[in-house]
Amino acid sequence: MTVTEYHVSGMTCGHCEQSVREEVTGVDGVTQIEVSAATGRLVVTSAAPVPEEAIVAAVKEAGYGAVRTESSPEPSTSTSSSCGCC
Ligand SMILES: [Cu+2]
Repeated sequence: MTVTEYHVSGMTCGHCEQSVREEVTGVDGVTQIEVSAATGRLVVTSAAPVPEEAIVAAVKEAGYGAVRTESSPEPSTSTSSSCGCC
């Protein structure tokens, strides 16, 4: 099992979380994800290592930006959102 952490920018509400969740859950090999719009934190659990590019591409598909984080990420300062609800 592999756990990787990302920082997602642009999420501001539960609908944003949901969009990211849907896209990232659809990535091959991903078994579980944890996402928070409040912290911008995305934790991906997978049976085998998933390429960083695949996760970043999925988040981008949802309309947000993601960067791999090794430790505690900086809080998101982005106020722009592509979500239609916020
Ligand atoms: Cu939103």
